[in-house]
Amino acid sequence: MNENMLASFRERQQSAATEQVFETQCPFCSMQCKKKVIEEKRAGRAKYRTIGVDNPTTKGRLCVKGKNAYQHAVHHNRITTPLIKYNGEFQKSSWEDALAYIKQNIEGIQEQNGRNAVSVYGGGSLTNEEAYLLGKFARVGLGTKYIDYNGRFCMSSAASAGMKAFGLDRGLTNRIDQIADSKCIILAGTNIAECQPTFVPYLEEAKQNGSFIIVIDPRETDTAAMADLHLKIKPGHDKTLARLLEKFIVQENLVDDSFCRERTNGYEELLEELDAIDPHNLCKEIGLSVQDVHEAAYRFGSADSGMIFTARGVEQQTDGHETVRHFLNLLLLSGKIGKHASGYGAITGQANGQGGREHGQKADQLPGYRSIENKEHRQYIADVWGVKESSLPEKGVSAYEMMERMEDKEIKALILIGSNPVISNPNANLAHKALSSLSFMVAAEMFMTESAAYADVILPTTSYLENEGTLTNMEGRVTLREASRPSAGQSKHDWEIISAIARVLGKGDLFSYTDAESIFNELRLASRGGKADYYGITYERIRRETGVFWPCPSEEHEGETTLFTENFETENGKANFYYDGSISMHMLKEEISEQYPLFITTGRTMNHYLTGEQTQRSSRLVAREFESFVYIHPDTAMSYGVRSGELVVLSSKQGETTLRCSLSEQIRTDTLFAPMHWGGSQNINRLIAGDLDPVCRMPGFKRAAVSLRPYKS
Ligand SMILES: Nc1nc2c(c(=O)[nH]1)N[C@H]1C(S)=C(S)[C@@H](COP(=O)(O)OP(=O)(O)OC[C@H]3O[C@@H](n4cnc5c(=O)[nH]c(N)nc54)[C@H](O)[C@@H]3O)O[C@H]1N2
Ligand SMILES: Nc1nc2c(c(=O)[nH]1)N[C@H]1C(S)=C(S)[C@@H](COP(=O)(O)OP(=O)(O)OC[C@H]3O[C@@H](n4cnc5c(=O)[nH]c(N)nc54)[C@H](O)[C@@H]3O)O[C@H]1N2
Ligand code: SF4
Ligand SMILES: [Mo]
Repeated sequence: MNENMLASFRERQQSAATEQVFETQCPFCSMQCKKKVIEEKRAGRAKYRTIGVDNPTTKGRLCVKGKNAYQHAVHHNRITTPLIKYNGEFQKSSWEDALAYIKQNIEGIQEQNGRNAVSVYGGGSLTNEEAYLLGKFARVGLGTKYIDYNGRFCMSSAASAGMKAFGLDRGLTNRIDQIADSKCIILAGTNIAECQPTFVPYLEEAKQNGSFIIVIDPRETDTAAMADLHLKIKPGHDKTLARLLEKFIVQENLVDDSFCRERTNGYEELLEELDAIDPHNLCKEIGLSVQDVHEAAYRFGSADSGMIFTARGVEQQTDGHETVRHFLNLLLLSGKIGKHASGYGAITGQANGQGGREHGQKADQLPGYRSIENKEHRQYIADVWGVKESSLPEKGVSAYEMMERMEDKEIKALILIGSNPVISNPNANLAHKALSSLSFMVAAEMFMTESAAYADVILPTTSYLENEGTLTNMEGRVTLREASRPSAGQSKHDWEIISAIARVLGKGDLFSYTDAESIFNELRLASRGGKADYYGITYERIRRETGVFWPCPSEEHEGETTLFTENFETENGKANFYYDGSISMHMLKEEISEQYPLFITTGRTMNHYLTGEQTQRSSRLVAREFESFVYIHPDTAMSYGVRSGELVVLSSKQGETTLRCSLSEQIRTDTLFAPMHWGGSQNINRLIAGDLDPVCRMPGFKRAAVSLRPYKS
């Protein structure tokens, strides 16, 4: 080897020695794309590359957010030490002092005001282990009934609808690759192209195989661009549309009568109710032509197989539960469920939106989809936890209702882990008032968010690159996120934080875990025999099989890929049709008026994620979209005298926000659209009312009535 070769060999060897590879999963949406982040350190400077890793769900694909998701995790703004607020200013502290301060305040508040004076608010980014532990912590660490989480705003209506209709709620009833074989696909209020981009190839494959795709959305989104038929509905009218589709399926004799008779309850009642519906006026009311609605029904009813996917467009409504129930009626009427390439999908949103809604961070829930109101369920979980059944609290209230109780000062303290409620709650004004009314607040966070700023103590949490655990993807496949990057500064994993607080409150013996896997093993037991049964799933199996589907009751069980092939999970094994005994189409929703003449609907864009705290710390994503905007049809803009790029003020009964006008021919002339990813004066939830769906307590994020005027500085 000559000198030159030796030098270049040494150089290569040196660079290889400083390269580290972190095998992980994207922290953002429910596709849970597997990826590697490669950290290359030269002369003290780190460079990062992200590469997709093959797996059965996303096959190595990544979207722009996943490719850039390391940027927030290594950002210099990460909170890396505990912070305590003194006289309105945060100061660094030790873990010991922060925990002692928490003990003093929580104990003081509970002694004076009772156990329920302290509340817990979780999120769908938490791993299964942490979501489970948070539920346990609230019930046995604090003994409070007040716990809920951000998933209440996400898909609680689809979850409650699936539970009532089928007796079980799992994101997809079929394995994702069956989509390619489905002959008619309805995408109702879902913008998959921007929100789950690595899902799109399955739809493309279906199309190549001759599938007919129907998209229901007030906007011509990138998803709608894939459709064979786009129903550009007026916001908030999907329940009526679903009923019209049911009506036409019956009228055209496309009902699978034997399926309905053998496998459903309420068939006759539904038929009777549909009989009374007159389609013509109703189509007009919802902004669609009779021909288009009829064609959609005909195509879906007559196809050999079919799937319906719903997402937030139809679910985040004050009648979200009923709306989803009617879409599920369509599947039952046409016998398109429980078979290969026929079924339902509630397109789950957050990384662990699925697992996060199964194991107890919901107000009325115990692990494994058990109910806190069921005596046997309570007893089972009390035994697993080694506590008395009578010591478990009753059910609490939903996320927004907790905010109301904070404002009323019934709830005096909050422990917030994995959410940014002042941007994500409806009626942002109330969320601000609620958090400022608290006597004491703790936030476990990576960043100084608008919500964390209200806290008295901030505990630094680790990022997805650092924190190991399982997450259940939108299919119902339990995946393992291996994490190996050292924790940033003094940050700790959420499960360590929860356990540490329990310990100072004197409950250490119930929270003595050594690692995430030890919590998972307890979760397996706690979920055993429940609807979301994880008992047969182990870390070792997940590694070996690249994910395992639940329900999985034993280690020998393969995990269910297609649900309901023989039975539904209801009491008598049959699915429940939804009928409400009246044909009234009346909806308790904000109507447009002379004062508020336009609808606004809210949602997402490709480049940013939820309240923006993570993606807005990625310079590449910020470069793509650095501020919020409102889409306005050019004709509407002209009639209000506003031009592209100008600022406009939007007002509703709730409040005002100022956004930049972006002209779009893709939206209805009576409707505006704005993303939810920005806070402060661009917080779109200043406009959204706090009315909730009576069944699942979902707010109506997808429809408000507003006025628009040019901004004058
Ligand atoms: N107008 C309107 N509002 C909406 C919606 C809408 O469509 N329109 N959508 C709703 C929906 S679907 C959702 S899901 C909610 C989401 O609402 P949020 O939960 O408020 O949104 P995120 O931005 O995910 O907030 C998560 C916070 O937790 C932090 N975080 C991330 N990972 C972790 C972790 O592992 N541990 C801890 N401790 N912290 C972590 C992040 O830094 C971030 O600040 O918003 C809802 N609000
Ligand atoms: N890029 C990106 N991807 C994400 C997220 C993100 O923040 N950014 N968040 C993740 C999360 S938590 C979630 S919950 C999912 C959300 O995923 P989606 O539900 O697909 O996203 P949204 O943009 O909230 O709403 C979907 C569509 O509903 C339409 N819509 C609005 N009102 C109505 C209506 O009344 N009827 C009908 N039929 N449609 C309507 C909107 O125009 C929009 O195109 O995305 C996940 N993926
Ligand atoms: S945001 Fe969703 S689709 Fe994009 S890389 Fe992450 S998990 Fe995959
Ligand atoms: Mo969500």
